[in-house]
Amino acid sequence: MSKIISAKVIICSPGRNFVTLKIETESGHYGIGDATLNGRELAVAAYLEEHVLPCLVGRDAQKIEDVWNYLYKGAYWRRGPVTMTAIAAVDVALWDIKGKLANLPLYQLLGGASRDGVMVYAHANHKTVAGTVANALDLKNKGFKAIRLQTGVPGLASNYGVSKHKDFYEPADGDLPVENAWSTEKYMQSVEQLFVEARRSLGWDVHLLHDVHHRLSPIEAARLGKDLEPYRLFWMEDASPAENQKNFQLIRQHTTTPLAVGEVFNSLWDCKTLIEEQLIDYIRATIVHAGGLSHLRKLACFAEIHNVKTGFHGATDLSPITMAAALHFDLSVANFGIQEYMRHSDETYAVFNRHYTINEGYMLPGEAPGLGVDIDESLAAKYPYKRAYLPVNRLEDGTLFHW
Ligand code: CS2
Ligand code: MG
Repeated sequence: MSKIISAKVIICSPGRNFVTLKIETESGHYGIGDATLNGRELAVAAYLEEHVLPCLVGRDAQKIEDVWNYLYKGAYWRRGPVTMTAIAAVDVALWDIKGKLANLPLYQLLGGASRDGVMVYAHANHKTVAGTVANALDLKNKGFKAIRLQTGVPGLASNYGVSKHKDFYEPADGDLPVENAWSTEKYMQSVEQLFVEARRSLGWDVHLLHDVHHRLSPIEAARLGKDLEPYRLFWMEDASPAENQKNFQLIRQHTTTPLAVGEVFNSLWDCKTLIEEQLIDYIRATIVHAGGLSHLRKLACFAEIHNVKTGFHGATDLSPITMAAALHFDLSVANFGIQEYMRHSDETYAVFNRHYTINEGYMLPGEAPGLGVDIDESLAAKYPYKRAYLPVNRLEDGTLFHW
């Protein structure tokens, strides 16, 4: 009754590109999964259509763990963002089906609610410190308990996280990669002032976060962490590139500013050292890019015994499907830390009908069976895919750098 009879990939661009997997069973139930990988969307779509979907038809949709291992071990070529995003889409779609078959919201299948609501962080940004702080004050007055602050760097034309639109931050803004210029020196000279002004205006009863976006060396990150200690950040994110997980040993030795990392990770293996040596405080690996709910459950359990909390990535390039899956997970998991929340565009919300809600800085996934999100396929068809790349970064001397 839960045999998979069909599966298809839906690519659309309501405000930005999304890739969605839809799996249908002989009982007439269907589940959906997010397969969006910003700037490499069609790679995941092809991986699913050419290599995964033919193997799904005829399988029991209820055998989630078996299907996960079939797709992970059966590929031979393990891990990587494309593979793990494709596996995640299948995994989440099957969990959605299981919730619908059980007639229960997903969090009930994950162990039930462990808290009354999911604390999220919003985003304040502007090219000036004053503008960023003003936007943050507006968000605090709207009830947000946690706010990420990103601002421009004097002398640089652009900076990560500073949006052209007040409500949305969409970094994939070119049909070929836009080239940005970066100066660590100029950034390090100016960023502390953002938090001096923020604490002066916002006070101390709001969590402040900051995303360094992989741009500092370990010793520079250690310096920044020390510089920011007086402002009591909730976390300093992606302080340094983490392929070499040992980078964080040096940072950890020098600063008590909490560290978050991992939105670009796609499996537990990308963060095993970071977690077991307690080099970080929050793990940001997401359901859409790290193998789905089934893998994140294992990763979160491993993190729990090492005092590491979850802090899932939740940017607009993760669809409302991932937001819903994350909220179900966040509501239930014991070592929940915080959830990133960037509102999607009105077009996105029109295509992805959602049950989740937000109120006074807390979110709930809703009580609909499964994920509580659906996709309007006919409306999605009105928003065709448009190739879009994330920017690249160069130092002022032209050296290609981290974006
Ligand atoms: C960022 C993202 O939300 C975050 O913390 O790092 O904006 C990230 O740059 C994008 O998701 C990349 O597609
Ligand atoms: Mg980030």
